[in-house]
Amino acid sequence: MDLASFARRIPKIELHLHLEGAVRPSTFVELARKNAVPLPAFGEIGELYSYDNLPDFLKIYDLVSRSIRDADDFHRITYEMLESCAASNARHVEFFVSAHAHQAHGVAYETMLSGILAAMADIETDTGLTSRLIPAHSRELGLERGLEFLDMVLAHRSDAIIGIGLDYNEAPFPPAPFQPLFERAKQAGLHVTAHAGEGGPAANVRDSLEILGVDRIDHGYHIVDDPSLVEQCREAGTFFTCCPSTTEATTKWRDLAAPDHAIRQMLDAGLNVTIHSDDPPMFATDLANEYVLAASKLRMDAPMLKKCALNSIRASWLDEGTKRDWL
Ligand code: ES4
Ligand code: ZN
Repeated sequence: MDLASFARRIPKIELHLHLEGAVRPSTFVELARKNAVPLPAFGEIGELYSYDNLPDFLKIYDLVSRSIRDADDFHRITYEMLESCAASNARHVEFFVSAHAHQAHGVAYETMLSGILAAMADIETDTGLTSRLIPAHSRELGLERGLEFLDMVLAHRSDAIIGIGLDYNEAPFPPAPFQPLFERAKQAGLHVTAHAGEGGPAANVRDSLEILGVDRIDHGYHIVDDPSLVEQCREAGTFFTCCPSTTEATTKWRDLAAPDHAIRQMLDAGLNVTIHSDDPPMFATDLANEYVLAASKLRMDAPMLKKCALNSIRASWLDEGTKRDWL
């Protein structure tokens, strides 16, 4: 079997995907029309999803979020996203939702949750794919709003809601101020993760690990600027949920095939890298394609792809018994 086919077929775990960034362009246009949300002018449908940096990307992401209004809309986008993951041979998906992006437009957290949780149950019945939800706090909103967010998450707890994340524009909003939020989340028995080292410095990776106490790092690329932190994370076996296409869209590493690409350096340094899709249709990709890019551009061979897939089981928040069965 050639390497690209192997990359597509290998069983996968998706750990870094944002629901709103996984809305298909055709679904976005249909929902925007249904809910009377004005769209910018576009020729080809794919033009709606074009940007050169993270802040521009987040503007479209917020527009997509505004087009999702009722529980049926949330059911549809969640079901379609999980279907696409299944088509990439995902066996399990842990995905983020940006609750504030919906509340900002008057959509109740309960409405959002009911559609999402129903779709998660339906896809498991239909295909066997399991999934868990990670409500993520936008760091741009600060700590106080974060504590309110956590109260809301805890007030609507279910087994399907497994942890919290921290995302949105990292460079101006470092992790340290969110320590009380993460402390309370952990005390409540939630897992915790944070985006770090994507557009911000290696210090954000260190602080997310040491001050927030995260279980894994989302992205982490700027760790390559701090060799002592690389060594510390290699020894600790820290997991990094990396997203190849994202690096070409939003970071300073625009060429996945370059020998000094951050993910290549992380692999060479022996860090536990896992491969994910972040915002798949918004970055014109899917999970299987990210594995194909890892093979073709990051030059990962079959044993490395296999190790990466196994690491994503270890990095997941599946229960220990399931992890043992799957490893
Ligand atoms: C995001 Cl920081 C970041 N990157 C990619 N997608 C996102 N969705 C929300 N925050
Ligand atoms: Zn992300």
